Amino acid sequence: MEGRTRGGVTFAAVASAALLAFCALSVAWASVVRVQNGAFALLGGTPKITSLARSTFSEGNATLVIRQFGPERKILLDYDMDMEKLMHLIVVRDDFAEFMHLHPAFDATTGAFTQAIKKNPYHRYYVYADTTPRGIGQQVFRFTLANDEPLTAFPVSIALSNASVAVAPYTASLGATTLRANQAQSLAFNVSRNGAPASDLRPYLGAAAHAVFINVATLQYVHLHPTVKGAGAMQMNAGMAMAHAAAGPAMQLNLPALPAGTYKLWLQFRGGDDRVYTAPFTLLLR
Ligand SMILES: [Cu+2]
Repeated sequence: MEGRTRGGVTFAAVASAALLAFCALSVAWASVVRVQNGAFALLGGTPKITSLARSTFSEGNATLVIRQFGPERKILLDYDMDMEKLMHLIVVRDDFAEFMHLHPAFDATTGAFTQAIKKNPYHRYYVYADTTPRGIGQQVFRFTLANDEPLTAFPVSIALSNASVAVAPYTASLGATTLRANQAQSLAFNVSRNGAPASDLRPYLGAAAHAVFINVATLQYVHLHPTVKGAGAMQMNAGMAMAHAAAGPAMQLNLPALPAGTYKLWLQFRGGDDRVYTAPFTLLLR
């Protein structure tokens, strides 16, 4: 089965067919391989490329190979580095209870991004491929990973989370969990440790922190980076050029206008121990 389904020729042929058809394609030769056309998922953006994923399943693991094509159906080989990586792959389980932020390996000669994903076979996973093709700008496409096991019931909790979430030894706190829909606003985000502002945070992938919002109904995606409160003033006082983004206990997310609805938010920051901490929230925009 491996030999029959892993051939690059087969994938290329299917990729061309899908592009010619200009429509969503879901083909399975065997129960374990699927090819799908990504659904554009960047809130506020417009699709300028085509993104195709081939997924292979075995024993609770999926291997995803993503290739993207430009306006003339040419495979894209040139990507701008965004936050130190060519592709950010956000993977969430269908009940939003699991979140992964991965960075697939890129083959610059074939244009293929490859990522192994450990998945629970009884759940679907939504996969967001976030890239910046050179000269095109940010593009985000969503894929669904599902193998043939029966799905478990996956109630999505839309109960608002507390404004403070413990991710030991830190506590991540938002200024609010109910926000205004359809208007830009800023949202305070603070990290504490032992009841005091955390003084040991480090930048993560070139930003003070990373925030991924997903609308649970539309599955639209937004990825933002907070600014650090007071960082500018401190740097000017010190008279230092900034080599890296600062991280700080007091941050602010500048949100674009977001449609009404329930959103899952994951805030990721790096601790003094170099580990990446992920704080999950559920927000309501109304
Ligand atoms: Cu980020």
